[in-house]
Amino acid sequence: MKAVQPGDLPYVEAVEEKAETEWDDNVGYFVKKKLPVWCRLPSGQWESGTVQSTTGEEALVLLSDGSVVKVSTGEILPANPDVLVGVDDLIQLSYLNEPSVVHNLQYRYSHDIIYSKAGPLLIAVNPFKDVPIYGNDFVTAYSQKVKDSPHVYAIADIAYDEMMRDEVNQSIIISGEIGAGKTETAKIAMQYLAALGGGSDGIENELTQTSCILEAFGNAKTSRNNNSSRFGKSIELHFSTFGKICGAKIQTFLLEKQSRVVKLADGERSYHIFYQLCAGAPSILKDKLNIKMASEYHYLNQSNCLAIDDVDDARKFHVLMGALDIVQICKEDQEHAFSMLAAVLWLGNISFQVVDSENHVEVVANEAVTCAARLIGCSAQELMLSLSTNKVKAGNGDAAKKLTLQQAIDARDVMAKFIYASLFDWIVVQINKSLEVGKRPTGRSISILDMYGFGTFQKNSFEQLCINYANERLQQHFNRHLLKLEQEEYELDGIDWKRVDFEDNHECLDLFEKKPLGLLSLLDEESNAPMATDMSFANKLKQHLVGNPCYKGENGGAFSIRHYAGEVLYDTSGFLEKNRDPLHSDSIQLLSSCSCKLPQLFASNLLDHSQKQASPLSLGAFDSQKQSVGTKFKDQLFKLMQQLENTSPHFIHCIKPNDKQLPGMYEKDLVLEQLRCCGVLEVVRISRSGYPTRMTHQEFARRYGFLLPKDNEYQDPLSISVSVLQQFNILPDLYQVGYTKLYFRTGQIDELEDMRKQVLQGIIVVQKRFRGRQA
Ligand code: AOV
Ligand code: MG
Repeated sequence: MKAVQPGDLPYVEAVEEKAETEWDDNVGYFVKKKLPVWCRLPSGQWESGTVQSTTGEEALVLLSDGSVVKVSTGEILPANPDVLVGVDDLIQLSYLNEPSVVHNLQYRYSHDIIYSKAGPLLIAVNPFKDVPIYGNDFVTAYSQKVKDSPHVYAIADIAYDEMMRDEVNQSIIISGEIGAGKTETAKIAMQYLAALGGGSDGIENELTQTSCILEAFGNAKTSRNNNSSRFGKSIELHFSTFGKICGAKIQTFLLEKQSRVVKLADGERSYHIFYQLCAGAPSILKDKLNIKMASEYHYLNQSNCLAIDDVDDARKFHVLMGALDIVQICKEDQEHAFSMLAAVLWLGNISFQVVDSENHVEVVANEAVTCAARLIGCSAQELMLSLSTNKVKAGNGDAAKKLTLQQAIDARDVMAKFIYASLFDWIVVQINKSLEVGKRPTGRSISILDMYGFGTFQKNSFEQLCINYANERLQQHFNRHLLKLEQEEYELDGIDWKRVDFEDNHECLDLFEKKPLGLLSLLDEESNAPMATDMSFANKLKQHLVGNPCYKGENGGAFSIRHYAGEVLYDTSGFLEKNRDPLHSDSIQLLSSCSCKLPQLFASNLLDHSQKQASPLSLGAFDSQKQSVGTKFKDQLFKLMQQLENTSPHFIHCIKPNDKQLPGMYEKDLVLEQLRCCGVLEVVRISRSGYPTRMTHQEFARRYGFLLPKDNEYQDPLSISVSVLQQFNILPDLYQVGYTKLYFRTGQIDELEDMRKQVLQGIIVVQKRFRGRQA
């Protein structure tokens, strides 16, 4: 007999009981008349129907639309009885197969039930519309355990309870593709925890305001999501011994600055804040900073997209100013921050004119230069020199060498990106200052992780590579906790366990991380080589990575990577420069001496850069001693993973039901693909045949041993444990005894706890009752 998927077993068992049925060697289960099934049509779609008749390896199936199709029995899977359609938790499905799972989620989705469980995992299907399931009444219902249907609130509640009970740090890890709903989910989780842990000092209000600020500065409209996070973030909430929030810390990861601040893909926007500022700044501020309409700025007007449907940038700006007040960024600093934004915009409008046959340039002296210089806090002359020349050593002193047009444009853009990225970092530092309240307690924190989602665009460059790499790391964490560790523990502890296989992504991670020949090392090597180009980098990859099944060299300096969530084609042009992230040495000098009012804004970032600069002479010089962007990102991810490993994790996987950001549209194939990539079915398989509760023999004996009659007292923990299990008539298939631990099916320990509580409350009476039962 062919091995059957564990998920299909109940079906097989159910049918095997009936002696008159036959076994089908090919498919592993029976196809019987009148059976509700899923059958795969030639189009690849699964349709539901009932079997009318079977002949050999074919069956006639009556579809729900009344038509009858003939399909091979290999294309048929059992469907769940109606009573099971729409269950809260996928582990309740009798038949766990892809069409059943997709259908279950669709059924719920069509009833606006966007959350479902898959064992320990919460699945959130993006509604792309407001669903009335949030707010105070719901918070109260979940915190008082009146409601327990799947919800982000329920996950946050469990994390909170576990933290308070066990004094163990918790994490809520939110995954999903670009636009799947991670950032919204993170806000919903935070809203719940802020309501639960809110005190009198208003920190919960500050916390909710931080999202508004971070989104203004770190989110942008992409072709996939109108509010796409272009940075990763983890928010760590700290709680007091009384369970009140007493501080928070935000950590951010690599902001996508390279290809957004100065250059936009068609139909996309730069960071929201620019449009908000242009649309909503009060007229005094507009005059002071000389702010024009967004359409007047080159950095904003190159992508045929200045507004987002249903988004009022001006109103958002007012909300933002309120939020900046609440996180205690003073008006003066706010204005400095806005002037830096204006400086970036004006820098973008600076143009150059070629002055000789070698394409050397001078800056065109116009409004853009004067404005930018004034906003940065230097003279127009200084700015013009710094953007069009390079100091070179000549004899005793320095001489200025003119830049070519491309070099000058690069110097200008690099400066704009640097200012913007520094401003973003500065904002995060300010927010953290305002959230840091009291001393840092240990063992009572909940981190909410919301990274940028895996995705593929028409053109994918270095940043998308980093983003997708971060998602590989997260997926590995997910696999490790929900699929690997769980099974390893069962196997090591010697209990009966039928292994569930799953797709492991270590080969892809190796592709990135292997030393010395992983992609990131090779990129650093080329970034350091004086003559290297993006093309030589592409060739180097071809030479060294061909052995890795996740890598494929493509034509014209491109390459593809087979990620856990799909293949992505990357274009290497600009890779080396983005990895080096150089700052023109004259710009460093200019910015360190300028009088703009936020010296802290640049200080640490400039230091970083001036150390990076091996030689002040060339644009793009790079010191191998200093960390490249890729390596820094990798290290940051490693640290994050270490932090997460020290927490008890709770996973939420967001799913986008369509690519158009539309409500009420559920594309089965798209959903299935996301369920597959993330291993949802495997999680359910493991979880439903698994033992979610476990305790060492010692712990168990200590906690429940006292329930036994006195003469059992001197036995070893294992014997005590077994006696307790017998005493309470726990059925043998509801638990397993391992070498070191006892393993229980869902719900078993709750019953034991109930008993224990009852005994403790009326201890004498109950002990007597037990004695009586024994006798
Ligand atoms: P993401 O964070 O996963 O994308 P978002 O959280 O930004 O995705 O969600 C995208 C959009 O989906 C939001 O702007 C909302 O319009 C809608 N949405 C998501 N969740 C909900 C919800 N629970 N209720 C109502 N609408 C929702 V990215 O950051 O691009 O990877 O990189
Ligand atoms: Mg997001």
